[in-house]
Amino acid sequence: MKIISTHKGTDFDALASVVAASLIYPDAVTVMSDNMNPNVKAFLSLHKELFHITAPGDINLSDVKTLIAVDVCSWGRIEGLGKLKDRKDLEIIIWDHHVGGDMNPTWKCQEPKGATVTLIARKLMENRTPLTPIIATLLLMGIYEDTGNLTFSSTTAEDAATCAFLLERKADLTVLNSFLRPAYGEKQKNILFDMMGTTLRRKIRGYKLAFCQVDLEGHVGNLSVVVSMYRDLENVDGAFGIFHEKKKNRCIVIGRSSNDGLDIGKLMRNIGGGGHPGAGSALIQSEFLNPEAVIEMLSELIEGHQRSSVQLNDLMSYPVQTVSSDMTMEEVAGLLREKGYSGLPVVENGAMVGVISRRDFRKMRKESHMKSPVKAYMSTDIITIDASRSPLEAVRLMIKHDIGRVPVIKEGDIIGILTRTDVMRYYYNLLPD
Ligand SMILES: [Mn+2]
Repeated sequence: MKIISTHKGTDFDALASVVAASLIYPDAVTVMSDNMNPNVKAFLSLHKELFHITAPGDINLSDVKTLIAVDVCSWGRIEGLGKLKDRKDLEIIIWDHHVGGDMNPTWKCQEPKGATVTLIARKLMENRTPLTPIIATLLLMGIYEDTGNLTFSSTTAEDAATCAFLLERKADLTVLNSFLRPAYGEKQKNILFDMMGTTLRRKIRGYKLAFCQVDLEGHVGNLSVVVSMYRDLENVDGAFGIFHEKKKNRCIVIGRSSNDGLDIGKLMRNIGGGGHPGAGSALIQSEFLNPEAVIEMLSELIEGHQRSSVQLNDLMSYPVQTVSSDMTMEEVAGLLREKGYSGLPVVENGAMVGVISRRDFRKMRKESHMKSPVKAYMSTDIITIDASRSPLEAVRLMIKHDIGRVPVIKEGDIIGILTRTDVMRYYYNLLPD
């Protein structure tokens, strides 16, 4: 007798691998304990007729000649089959994206991939095994769950290619979404408690707001659901969770509002994220992250004006390298290369008349155009900011026009240039004292 089995705490990659393996070994019996994740259990109870799963207690282990272990490679993670461990005559086949293990396989396919399904699907593709949409959906759930929808760093190109293959086989994303939403579990509960413990309450423009900041370690699913619950519990108009992943140098900002005038999506777009009026999020990546500064930034954005006394003068870089409008494109190219700039202001008689940036070089069609003056190719849409404006206004200008640097003007003269880095330095409290 051949059996296929997988690890306890069965997730979708494990179940999908079992089902996929049963297509490669049609004469094998699939054996699983009921120690499985709640969403996998829910999926199985709905699809009971389709998959024939036998409990370890219902088979005679001494009849087993071959064990096909999928998504697992150590005995400690298998439940109910412990007696097989010491059998010398047992054939063991392993399909797993974890490498190593203590099972001494007779044959194995163990490669570091995002999901085990990817390895087994490779064989199914080779064999041209027909897949029903339901099986394609289950296999896709396995890959999506184990790769965090292809975002975890363990994801490989082959995982993504397998997803494409499964979508072609009519994997159903609606079904997938309804099962993949992870249960509101212990991790989420603990984070919610941490959030409540760090709450900072503020009233801005009449809105009752709650901000919290929590250090995150490892992946936690369903944070947005946790923030929704947090808003309900805090009973505020707007709630913001700032989740700091120190090791990854980033902050996930998630906001929820009761949606009467406090537009979370708009707020998040201001800090590089997105969303709709009731819900939104942003990912801030920086090695200098400071969650308190993120809370201040959100408060300022909601307030709609800058209370800070920091002036653009304090942030900008100077002196400013400029080029004269009759300089040739060739000379400018050399300067950009040499100084590592992506763009430079162009001046004529001391006044700024344009900006030349690397992308303007694409407008040139012939080699001889390199001899043309810069004014022929510069962009004359000049976005500048007056030195009296606030850093927040500078940020808005950069986001609105999608530019990374803004010349700072005082009484008609360029006195400095403000870059994204300069502004970020301000938000992350890195100004020299
Ligand atoms: Mn797995």
